[in-house]
Amino acid sequence: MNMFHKCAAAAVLFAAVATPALAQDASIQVEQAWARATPAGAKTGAVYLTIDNKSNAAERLTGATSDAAKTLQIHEMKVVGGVMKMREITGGLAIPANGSVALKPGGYHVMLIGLKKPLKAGETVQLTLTFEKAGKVAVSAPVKDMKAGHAGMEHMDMH
Ligand SMILES: [Cu+2]
Repeated sequence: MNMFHKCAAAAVLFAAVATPALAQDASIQVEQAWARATPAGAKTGAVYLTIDNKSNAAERLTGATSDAAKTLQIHEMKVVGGVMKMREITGGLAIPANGSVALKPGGYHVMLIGLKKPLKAGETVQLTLTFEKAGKVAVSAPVKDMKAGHAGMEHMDMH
């Protein structure tokens, strides 16, 4: 009996069966999640990530929770008349069908309000995102020190 051929055939069969199932079960994929390290005493923090919608239906990120902070909100940062302003997205953040939305410094972010302790580089923030159709999606966001960027400091000053 040739074991190699048997295994190869099994692998091909598994891939063929697994791919459609995966696409169905994971219509929402969250990638490149990270949280910005905060200075001591900070009461707010921000998590950034990219949401991929693999389905043919538009989605909406409606909320988020985490043990790391009292309240989480979806925020948008925008320059209005030369001033950086931040507002909560009410009614959810739209994720187009077969599209993706990046939450990144200077734009959308998940705001952690009422941090229980500062976010330190090397730690991980666990959060749960809630989507209109896909339901709850657990995300691990490693904390990174981003001293190089000044956008984060402006962000912190706004709270
Ligand atoms: Cu914010």
